[in-house]
Amino acid sequence: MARRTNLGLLLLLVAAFVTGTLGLMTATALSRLTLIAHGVAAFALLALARPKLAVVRRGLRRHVWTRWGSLLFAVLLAASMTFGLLHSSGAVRELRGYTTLAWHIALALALIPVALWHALARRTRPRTTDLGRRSLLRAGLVVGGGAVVYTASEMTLRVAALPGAGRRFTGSYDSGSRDPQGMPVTQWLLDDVPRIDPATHVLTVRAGGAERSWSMTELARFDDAVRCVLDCTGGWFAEQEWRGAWLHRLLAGSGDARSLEVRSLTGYSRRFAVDEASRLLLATTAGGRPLDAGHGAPLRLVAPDRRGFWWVKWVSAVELSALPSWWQPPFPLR
Ligand SMILES: Nc1nc2c(c(=O)[nH]1)N[C@H]1C(S)=C(S)[C@@H](COP(=O)(O)O)O[C@H]1N2
Ligand SMILES: [Mo]
Repeated sequence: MARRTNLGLLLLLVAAFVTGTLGLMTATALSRLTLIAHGVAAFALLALARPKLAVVRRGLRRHVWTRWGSLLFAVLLAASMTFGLLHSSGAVRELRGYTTLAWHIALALALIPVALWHALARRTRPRTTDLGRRSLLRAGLVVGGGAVVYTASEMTLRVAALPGAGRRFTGSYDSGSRDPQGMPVTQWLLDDVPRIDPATHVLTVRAGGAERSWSMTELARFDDAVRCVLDCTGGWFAEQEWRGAWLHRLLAGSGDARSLEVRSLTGYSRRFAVDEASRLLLATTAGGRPLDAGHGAPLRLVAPDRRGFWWVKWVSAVELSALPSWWQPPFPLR
């Protein structure tokens, strides 16, 4: 019983981590599916809290020295789950300048090394009987219970008209749609807002050996527009009308390039497949007004259906290359 409880908790924790990560990577229908699975896993974890307490009571006596590590594990997990609930219900959206979703993620990341240690130090060996009828039935009950409570929690949000009911399918809250000035200024990790003089700023496009520079005056002659949603993994979104130039219009063919890297003056960058160029907009305005410094002036990338961290601000260079588009960390590192 104890062994299976531990095994179940481990599997659910891995499931929660994987679905949470996938949810942050996607901005299309897949996001909803992963977030439903994330919620179900979370409530199923809670269902195992009671049987786990019995295991813990015995463990505290047996592992006198390392119990502090286990305690840290429990505290981080409880804190992360609490922030997850605060975010998804909308009860609290921000704490000390960070969104509750950012807290949820930060605590989950801090949990990883402790969870790895805990899983190794208190190793549970699976047995073939774990795949027996009884344990599968119990696993089904736990996950099914998680699904029922998850559904009930979603219905409660709606009945109680809590802010969480109005979230987008990615779990994000509307923050400044059709009001670019009201939109949060968000950096992935470390960037500072640079002040750029549009009169001297140029966009350099490199392809093969060739190089072409575009001044902001030249770029202002394009008038391509797209209305779409910037959806930040920090838990907010905003829909705006963006204007500028579709990226493929600035490329004189792509030769045999496979990817293109969009680079910021700050060093931040993301790589895209080359055939995405016709769906990427280099924007100079939002909602009919020039971009603010914080939102990427004078030039920022608009990447419809991609999460906010792809929307490189203060773009200074686009470089085509033979590298595949997946040749980069899945999330930026700075
Ligand atoms: N150069 C640069 N561009 C960036 C970032 C960054 O840190 N540096 N953060 C990204 C993230 S995480 C988001 S959500 C959007 C936020 O855009 P906004 O500040 O205009 O709302 O910018 C993206 N572009
Ligand atoms: Mo973001």
